[in-house]
Amino acid sequence: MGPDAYRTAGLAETLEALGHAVADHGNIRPLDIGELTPPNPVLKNYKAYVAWTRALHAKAAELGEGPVVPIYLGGDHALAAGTVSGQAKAAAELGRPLFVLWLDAHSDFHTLDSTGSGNLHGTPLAFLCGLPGFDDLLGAPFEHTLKPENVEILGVRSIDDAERKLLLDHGVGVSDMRRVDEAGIHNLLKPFLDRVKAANGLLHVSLDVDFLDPSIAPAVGTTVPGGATFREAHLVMEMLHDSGLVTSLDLVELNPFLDERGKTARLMVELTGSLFGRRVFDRPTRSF
Ligand code: DIR
Ligand code: MN
Ligand code: MN
Ligand code: MN
Repeated sequence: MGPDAYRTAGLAETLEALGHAVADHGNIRPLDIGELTPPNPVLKNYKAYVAWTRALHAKAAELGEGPVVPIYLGGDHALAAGTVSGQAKAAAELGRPLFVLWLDAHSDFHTLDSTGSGNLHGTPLAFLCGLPGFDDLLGAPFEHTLKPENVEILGVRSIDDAERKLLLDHGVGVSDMRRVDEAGIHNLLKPFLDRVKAANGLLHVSLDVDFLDPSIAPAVGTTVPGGATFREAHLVMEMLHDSGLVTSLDLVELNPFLDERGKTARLMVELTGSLFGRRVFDRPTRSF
């Protein structure tokens, strides 16, 4: 239902009004993968995770070659295991490093062993950074793993103990909401974008609805108080636009059943509009 909610909220029209050509590739289907035994009985929908990851990986590996900027509509955050791994494969083929900005209340850094909830949307970033135990996802070891220092998790405010240790051990970039309060979005994001630029990197942005404060974005199953405000979220997107660095985007975790007259879907579309060049005062852009 998530992708259709974005369509209804005018995602394509918003981008077209900004002068972009938009192609809707329709809904992707999971691959048929036959029988599969979950490595840990607590895991929920493990087979679906594998089936979707393989389908999305193939699609993203193709689109990641450019020159388009793919927008992947979820569906839950497990989607990123496929989209980001595919983009990473394409980036490797282009000979450029892939950086990832993970906008989320959570760090999604559980392994299939460490997760207590069995929620697979809590695991994609660990897979993408090359933690062990995920070989089923692509049917082979993932070769194009992200460098943990090339990942920046921004806006986080819920990290499980096992994840905290893994994040520290692997040196993942993490800016929690306290740092957002103290330093501000601009001071946190600017050095990261400068690093992407200096490395001639590609930048994937993975936007989880729960990055946003629940008061402005209620349509997600895992709300956590104290999230990004309307302006903080738009500033992230405006800075991303001005950087000219973003090469792919996920919009994930929207649950239209939980929305209030489509307000979360509309906000996500507006944020995407800011990322694609909408600005309040229309002066020429800096580097796009
Ligand atoms: C919690 C919540 N860390 C878990 N995670 C996520 O179940 O693993 N919630 N991603 O959205
Ligand atoms: Mn997430
Ligand atoms: Mn989340
Ligand atoms: Mn989640």
